[in-house]
Amino acid sequence: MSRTQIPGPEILGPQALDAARRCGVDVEALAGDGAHRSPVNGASLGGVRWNDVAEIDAVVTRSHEAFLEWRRTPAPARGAVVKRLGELLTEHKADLGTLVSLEVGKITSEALGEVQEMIDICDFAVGLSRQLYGRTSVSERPGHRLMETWHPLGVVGVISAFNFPAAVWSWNTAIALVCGDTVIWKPSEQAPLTAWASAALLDRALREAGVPPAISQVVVGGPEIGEALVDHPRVALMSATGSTRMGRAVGPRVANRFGRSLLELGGNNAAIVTPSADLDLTLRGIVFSAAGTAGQRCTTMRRVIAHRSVADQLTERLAEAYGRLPIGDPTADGTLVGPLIGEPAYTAMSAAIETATSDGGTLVAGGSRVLAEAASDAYYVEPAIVSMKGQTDIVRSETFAPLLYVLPYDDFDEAIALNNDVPQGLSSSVFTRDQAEAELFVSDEGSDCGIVNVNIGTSGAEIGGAFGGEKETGGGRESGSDAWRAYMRRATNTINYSGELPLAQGVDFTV
Ligand code: UN1
Repeated sequence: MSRTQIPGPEILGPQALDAARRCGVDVEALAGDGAHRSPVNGASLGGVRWNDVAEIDAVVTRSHEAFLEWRRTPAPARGAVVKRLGELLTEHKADLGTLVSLEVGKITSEALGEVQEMIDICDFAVGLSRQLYGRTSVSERPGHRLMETWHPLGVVGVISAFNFPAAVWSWNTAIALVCGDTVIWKPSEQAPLTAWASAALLDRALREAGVPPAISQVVVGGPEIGEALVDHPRVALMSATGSTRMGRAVGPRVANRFGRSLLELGGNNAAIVTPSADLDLTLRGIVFSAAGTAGQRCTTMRRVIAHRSVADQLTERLAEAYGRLPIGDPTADGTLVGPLIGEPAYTAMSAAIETATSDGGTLVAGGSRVLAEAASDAYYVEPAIVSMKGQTDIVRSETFAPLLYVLPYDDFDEAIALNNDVPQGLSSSVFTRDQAEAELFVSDEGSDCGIVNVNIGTSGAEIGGAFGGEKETGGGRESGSDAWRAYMRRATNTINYSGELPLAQGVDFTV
């Protein structure tokens, strides 16, 4: 089901600029030649100014100078700035939501959900600012004590992708700021206004607190900007979200200069559907995770591994539900599936469907482009389902589009093996009412992913947990739990109050 009306550039351009202005962006000063199109109608939103790679060294130097001051600010006072950011995000939730919808095509509810994630991580970080705990331990020597202390790390570089154009920055920034670090953000070129608007709100919070604004900086541009950050010796931690290909370039380069990296790369997330699963709930869980965000989350469900006894019925019901998905203008009431980010995503999806069907798969739903007459440069597509006999190479690779493969299994161990037999390791789910299956799935012998869910889809994680995954997903953890440790350095302190100097391990070194 697709809607027919897509708003033109005369509507979306001014709407985007107005929302950015309300957040405090000087849009006139940031106008330029950088291409900037909305996936909603495929038309330009007005050009933007890109940073020159030659500016990066000065940006990093400013950030480092600001760091030297910021690290002296007590952590709870740093938390107060993040608290203010959370208030400003709440005040401008609708504006940022509009920018997210117009720049990357998210439906309103998901765009607002993204801003809510930003508000939530601010709340989390404010609490954290009084809980940067180190442990104390006992010493083997009399009159000694061991303790560990956590210290700010320095400049944190953040590279974020188009699909979460602001929330990923906020997970990194809210935590980095309370940890005493400064942040340089290279957002997706697709979403500069969302980035500038988010950063303008933080600027306001920083100015109100009277701390150096260079604590947070934004640099917009192509991959060479990211590379300059990656290679800069003063960038202590590089947090990068994007494709596995990008991570393969970033990880070794940062490691080569002994910097730290935090990588959030591709996913190929599966749900196992067992014979005891509640099929109504399962269906809703799958449709949101597989077709939501037009299949463009790193947590998007890309595979369903269904027990042979339920596979046909489930596939039929999924195909029927897919037929009812409202596709179209993401800002219109009732739309559930917005556009793909651009033509390459559509081409990749079509090619993957072709490969899958030539591997013996059957296209059971969707796959066609829609609304091409209403907006010829926008790429709306019907979310697709392909029923597969086995896990071929195409199923094992991530296609960043709403394309779901359904595979049958006969016994549960085989289902777990299929879940794990992909290069990526981000998110996974099991739908079951059998407690033993659920426990096995979350056990050492179960899913090998960073996110392992029971009776809930693969996407839509809350900020309170550590977010990230294993294998080609990169191993990084962001957001909640103790992910903050990646943003600090740990020192182990041995304190001697004995007046003697006994050496550890019984070593005698008397002169
Ligand atoms: C991403 O797709 O890069 O769990 C992040 C989720 C969201 C975050 C996704 N909270 O789907």
